[in-house]
Amino acid sequence: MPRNSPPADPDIDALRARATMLRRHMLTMARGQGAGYVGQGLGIADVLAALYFHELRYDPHNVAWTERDRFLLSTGHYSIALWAALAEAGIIPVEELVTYGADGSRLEMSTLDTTPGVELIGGSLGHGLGQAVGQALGLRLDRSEARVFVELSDGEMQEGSTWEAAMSASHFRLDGLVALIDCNGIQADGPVVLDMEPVGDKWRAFGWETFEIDGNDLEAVTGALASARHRNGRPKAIVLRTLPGKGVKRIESSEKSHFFRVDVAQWDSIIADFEQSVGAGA
Ligand SMILES: Cc1ncc(C[n+]2csc(CCOP(=O)(O)OP(=O)(O)O)c2C)c(N)n1
Repeated sequence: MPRNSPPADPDIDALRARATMLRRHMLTMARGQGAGYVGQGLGIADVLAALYFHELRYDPHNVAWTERDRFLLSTGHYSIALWAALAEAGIIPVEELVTYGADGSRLEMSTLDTTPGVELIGGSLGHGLGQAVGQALGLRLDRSEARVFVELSDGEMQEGSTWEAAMSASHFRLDGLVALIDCNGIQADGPVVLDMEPVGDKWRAFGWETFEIDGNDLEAVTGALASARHRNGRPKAIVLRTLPGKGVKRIESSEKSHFFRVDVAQWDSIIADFEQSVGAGA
């Protein structure tokens, strides 16, 4: 059965437990491959928990349900987080997660739309928002109430294609379009190259109704998602300040959290630390 419209009051404790499961899955996947884009994934886990277990309407048994809300992961290299969410949502088997990044696996380090639940081929950054605009226009032509959610990164705001799409979304009054902008402050080898601040003012200037929140605060995330439901003629931008590696101290403090590689013994100790902090209610 498809999930219906979200309930008025999110169950924050249940969402927190889901976010912990997503992080646990991601650490297991990264351990299996020895490495992965795990910093970003841990950072965005709370947002994916709020989307897949509260906000989005979809049918895990029919991923092609035409009235489903679309979630587009523009940063294909964040796939580790999407695989964890799709497994928790019952769209792909949890047992398959250990194949992350392996030859022949459907769970590539960057997304392919041949995997169930994936709406966009990732890899070439800067195209997600444009594709989301196209999908939102298509849904309008079909007279569908389904909404389009698109995640994009602070790095992608440095690409002109993002702003062309942003302009067209407000021109076409795409009020069922929600951009989730992951401002985690990193870009490959270090901090973001170009200063994008003030990020919120830029989206406002392009005609978007804009919210700026702590992307690791589930009450703030669900609150912004609820505010973004209004069909008021304006696309919605939720600027998320997230912490790369969130929940795992060694990755939070690493300068190399963009692509994190350590040996198996270190993964084991990272996972043990994570479980200890979860047990302590951190
Ligand atoms: C068009 C394009 N240019 C360059 C790359 C190579 N690349 C992969 S990840 C990455 C860093 C992007 O930074 P950001 O999107 O902010 O992601 P984060 O560092 O948070 O993972 C780059 C440059 C790419 N995938 N696509």
